Amino acid sequence: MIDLVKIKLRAGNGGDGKVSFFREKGTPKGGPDGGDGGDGGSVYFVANRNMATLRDFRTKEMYAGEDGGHGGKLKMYGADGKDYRISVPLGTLVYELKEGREVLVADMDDDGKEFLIARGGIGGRGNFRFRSSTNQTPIQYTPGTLGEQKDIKLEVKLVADVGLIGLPNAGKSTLLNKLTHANVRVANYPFTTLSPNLGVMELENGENIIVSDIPGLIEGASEGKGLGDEFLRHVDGIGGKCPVQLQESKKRVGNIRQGVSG
Ligand SMILES: Nc1nc2c(ncn2[C@@H]2O[C@H](COP(=O)(O)OP(=O)(O)OP(=O)(O)O)[C@@H](O)[C@H]2O)c(=O)[nH]1
Ligand SMILES: [Mg+2]
Repeated sequence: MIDLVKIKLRAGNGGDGKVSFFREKGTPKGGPDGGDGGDGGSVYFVANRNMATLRDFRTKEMYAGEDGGHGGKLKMYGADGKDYRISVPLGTLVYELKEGREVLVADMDDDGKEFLIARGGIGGRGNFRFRSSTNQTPIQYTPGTLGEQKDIKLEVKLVADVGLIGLPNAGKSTLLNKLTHANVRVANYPFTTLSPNLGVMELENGENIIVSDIPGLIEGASEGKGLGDEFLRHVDGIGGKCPVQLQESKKRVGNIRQGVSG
């Protein structure tokens, strides 16, 4: 199963250089003292083995780095914008979307790997930089350059360690919510879950396992009954299968296994 999201990124803009002249009692016409602007913060992706899905990206579409500060009087530099590091699941593929094309730019295949995806703008120069023997009162400055903007697609292949399988309305989603931080829909009718949900379960030893809640399967699913057998293929790829059955229920999940190998 593939999880994917599209997001927009903007690195911070560089701050503008300042135009200013030193003024003080007794020095009414001092020299130029406009400082330089700070650089904009860049945006990085960081591979994180403790993240399993791209769920966190669904609530936010735009990610922006911090702008650099403008230059100040007295040759004061503007502050550099802070870099923005965005965690993505280990194994995420990063595509840039350009003119309708998708270009693979990074494979986040090592835990902790960092990838510079949008470079911050460069701070402009203040008028102090433009002083010369022939021009004691320069009014030139340069503005900061813009941070890079990118349209990005993130894609991660989700491989669950454990799949919760069972009849519709058996309590699979309820169990997933209890075991993990997933917050999926639970309701007292069959086929509430229409596509597989995943959650990360934190074990006491610090390890994480990915648990998948599979849509309800009924007898004959492999022949297209209920939601059909589309998800049986998904189940096939999962290491461990955990049958879920309501204690009060007399129905058995055994028959479902006929459609599931392994
Ligand atoms: N009595 C009882 N009810 C439960 C238990 N677990 C879940 N339920 C209830 O059973 C109903 C179905 O729960 P879900 O978690 O949505 O079941 P599901 O297996 O994901 O259902 P589908 O997605 O429709 O296949 C809800 O009303 C739950 O509150 C349980 O252990 N005991
Ligand atoms: Mg469900």
